[in-house]
Amino acid sequence: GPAPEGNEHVLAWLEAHKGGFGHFIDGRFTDPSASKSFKVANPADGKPLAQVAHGTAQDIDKAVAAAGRAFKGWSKLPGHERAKYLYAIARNIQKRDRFLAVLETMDNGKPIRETRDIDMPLVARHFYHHAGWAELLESEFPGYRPVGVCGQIIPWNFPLLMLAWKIAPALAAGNTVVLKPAEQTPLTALAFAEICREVGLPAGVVNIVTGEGDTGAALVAHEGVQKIAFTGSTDVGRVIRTATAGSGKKLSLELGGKSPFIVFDDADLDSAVEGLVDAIWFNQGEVCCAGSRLLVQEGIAEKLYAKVRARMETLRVGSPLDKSTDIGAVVSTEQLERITALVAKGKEEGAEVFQPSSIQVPGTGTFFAPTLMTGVEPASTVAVVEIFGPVLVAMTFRTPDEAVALANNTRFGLAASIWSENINRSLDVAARLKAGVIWINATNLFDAAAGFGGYRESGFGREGGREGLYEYLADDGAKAKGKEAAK
Ligand code: TXE
Repeated sequence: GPAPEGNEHVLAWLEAHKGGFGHFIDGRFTDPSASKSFKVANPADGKPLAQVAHGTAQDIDKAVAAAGRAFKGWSKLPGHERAKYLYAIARNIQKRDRFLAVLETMDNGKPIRETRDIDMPLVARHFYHHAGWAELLESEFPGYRPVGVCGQIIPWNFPLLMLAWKIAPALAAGNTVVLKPAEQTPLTALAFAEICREVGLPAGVVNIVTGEGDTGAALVAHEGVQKIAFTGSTDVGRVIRTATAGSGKKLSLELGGKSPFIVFDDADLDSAVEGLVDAIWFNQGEVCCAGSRLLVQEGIAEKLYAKVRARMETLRVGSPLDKSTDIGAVVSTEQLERITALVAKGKEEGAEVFQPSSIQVPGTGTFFAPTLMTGVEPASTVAVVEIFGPVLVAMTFRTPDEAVALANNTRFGLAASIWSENINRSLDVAARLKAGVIWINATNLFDAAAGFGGYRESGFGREGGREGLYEYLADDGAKAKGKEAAK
């Protein structure tokens, strides 16, 4: 299994796999030399990290068959037996959290401070939480039935955390899975496969097939898959919804966002500024629920912008492995080009663009300076489109009604954040927002026990907590839900 410690262990692990990584199917790794493959690089310096197998429809077929065979035994285990495996996975992740944090940082470009203090603890927490659910399923969902083989497709922004969000509830409920990690960031999923083997998870319960969009499409199309869970772009979500229509497959989609961060004139402005740092400069702004639209009450707008600009001057952009770095590299040159083009577009459309004079982004690697755009028109491109980078766009409002109208003026509806010292006003506004998650005087709070998901083009279905489990229970699981409600 992967070594428990830090950087040198990650390098040794990569060195040991310099012949390439195969897929993890039926409890074994396939021979990497037998496959087409693609290169995975470190976005912070562009250097190659590994060669990874590109899954074909045949690979998907083998993985789905293995998951189908494993389902027979796994789904029959009493919940408390499945819980033992989930607890073992959680403990193993904690044991290896340094290793996994460094590997994630190298693969994705996000700061080590975040992978160490946020991603990995949340990953372990997700497995612990769902181990608990596995124990309680019989009593909390009487007569529940797992769905079967689940196809899970995840993005690159929180690679191991998105894997945990998908795999932990699926396994707790008695399903087996075939997961396809994002092509930009497959490495922690492969380390996770080694962990599955080390804890003795029965072969075929978890299968990892690496690859690109075509690999994901083959998984979506496979007839042996009873459920698809997808997190990624709204465009691909739409393709998957069309591809599964009429197939009888269960589907959950967690897509993009353009979440409002609303600051009223009675807010504690210094707290709101720290909230903004977390909302848009955490994870380079590559966060589906990022507070990317700052909506500020007119009378305090200039004062707040001045505070935000001053705080931006103190942010540190640089080597993701440096413990003092706040903002690392964005995931790829494609994303860097997309962000750069959108900021240029905003300027063209008349926005005022601010980037801190104190920040020199490194010359190599895909870095982008934290950016504030003010004077943004609500109908302009940057106010409407998800930028998915460290770019905050700001607009003003006069009244709570205007704030609500502006906040809801989006095709998305994933999250929202409200800042005010008047709790009655905050609760009133919260009730009128169309968003799956709403934070008051806070932002980007996640917990395994709380359902997460969107409205409209942000997708449907929930992940986490009791709501998240319904996604992995068959329709008579939904009947159990009815019984629950009738109690
Ligand atoms: O996403 P894709 P990309 C948004 C964000 C970002 C944009 C593009 O705005 O800038 O999407 O990112 C797999 N059938 N989000 O292009 O393509 C793919 O291999 C099945 C928000 O990287 O959606 C990967 O594993 N699968 C988001 C996964 O889908 C397919 C996080 C996501 O990739 C497929 C990521 C197909 N036809 C991007 N095509 C969030 N909600 O957090 C691709 N894939």
